[in-house]
Amino acid sequence: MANDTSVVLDAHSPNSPGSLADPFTPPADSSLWREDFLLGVATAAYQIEGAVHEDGRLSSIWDTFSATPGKVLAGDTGAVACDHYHRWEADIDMLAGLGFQGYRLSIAWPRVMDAAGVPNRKGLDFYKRLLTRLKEKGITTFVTLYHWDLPQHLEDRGGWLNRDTAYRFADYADLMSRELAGTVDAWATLNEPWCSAYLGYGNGHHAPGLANERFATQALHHLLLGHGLAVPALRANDPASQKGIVANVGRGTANSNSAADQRAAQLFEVQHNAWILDPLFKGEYPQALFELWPGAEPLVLDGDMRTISAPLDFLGINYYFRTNVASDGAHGFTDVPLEGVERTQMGWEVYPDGLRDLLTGFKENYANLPPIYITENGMASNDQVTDGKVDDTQRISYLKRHLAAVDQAIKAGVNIRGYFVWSLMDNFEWAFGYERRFGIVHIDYTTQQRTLKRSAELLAKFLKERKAQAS
Ligand code: IFM
Repeated sequence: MANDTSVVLDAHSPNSPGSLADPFTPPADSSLWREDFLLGVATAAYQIEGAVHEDGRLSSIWDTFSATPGKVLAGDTGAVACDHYHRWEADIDMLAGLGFQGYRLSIAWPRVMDAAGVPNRKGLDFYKRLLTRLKEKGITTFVTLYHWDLPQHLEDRGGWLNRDTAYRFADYADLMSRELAGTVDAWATLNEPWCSAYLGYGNGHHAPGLANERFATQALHHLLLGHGLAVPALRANDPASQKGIVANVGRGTANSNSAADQRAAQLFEVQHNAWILDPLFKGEYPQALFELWPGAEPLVLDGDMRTISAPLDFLGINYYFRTNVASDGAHGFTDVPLEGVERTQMGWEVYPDGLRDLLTGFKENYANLPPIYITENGMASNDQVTDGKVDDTQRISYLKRHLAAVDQAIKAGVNIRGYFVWSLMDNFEWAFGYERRFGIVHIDYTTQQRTLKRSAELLAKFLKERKAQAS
């Protein structure tokens, strides 16, 4: 996501919008009190598992990318991460102990299949054990098939630029849903295809590190095709589960009332949101995208758009910040960072209204939108353990305000069924390595000690109160 780390406002002063005197308690009329509003936490395989050479796991594009000097801050890699591959039982106990109803995780494709498509039993067993334990604990499981860790052998044959990767992805989805049927409540095919396509193939900030807009649109088309081909396999093998996809969305606002800046803000949202959502829910790419990127139309074969736009059971929405933009004087937009606004450790502006506005806008714009889960929302802060405690005041306030925005969207008629905090624990934040801490649980990467942050304690307290009220 964005690289802007310019301003980090001190959100700990009592007068700042980032301060919070007391606990996380939503108002009495908030939908968050409803027990059927799923509250959970999210992670992803490469960011937490480690054990990259164990039990037959193959290399992924992120192993290659992070081993390339200059690609990841401080040269960090996911080789050990949170060592979750070995500590998964204790991690699940911790998550269940906090009272979360839902857990969103991803499967590492390179762990479960070899280059010939033969299942890797040891890798599969890891996920079987994990998901079975989650079910025993009564936790609703949301499983993402692709959270960016493409097997390197597929990248060596062109990765998402090669149409064949979409078919390999459908084979992988087929295998996973045959093996794991009954332990998964909801399957998401892809996490944030925008990031895979744009950051991976458009500007090169993420693996595999290519930078060409034409590559980005073609990669996105093959990602979405893979999604569309996977859904029928998931439906056939695991009919009781929900099937969906997860999109990151961005709010773009105009720097002035000028027509050019207003258009720039629209184009920002076309590039970030409509590029992904229009093919899924309208069966076509937004033409305005090619005003921005002339000549970057992907090669689309007959029937592809029908495959891509088949109905889904849910849409996952990941939201973090807004971007203020102006016209670049040509076809596009340019970021104009606002001064004096509250920001996170990533430099991202804290802007909860953006989440509400996007959700209500999607409801207006897409007639056949399925129910929505907020599958990621959260913030990074430079959290430290002091006397065994982590005071992450800004995160508590951030979560509270974004949950209030979700409640406003629900009250405005948007069908939102749940919310997952990103993330359960601090983890490998892609190109930013371990410096950026998104967890509600602090990780000491030297000792692998887990410490609950205050946000985790307060969310747990709320979940307990909600449960008590329901019974
Ligand atoms: O850590 C990432 C996650 O993997 C995908 N969504 C955004 C998060 C924060 O950058």
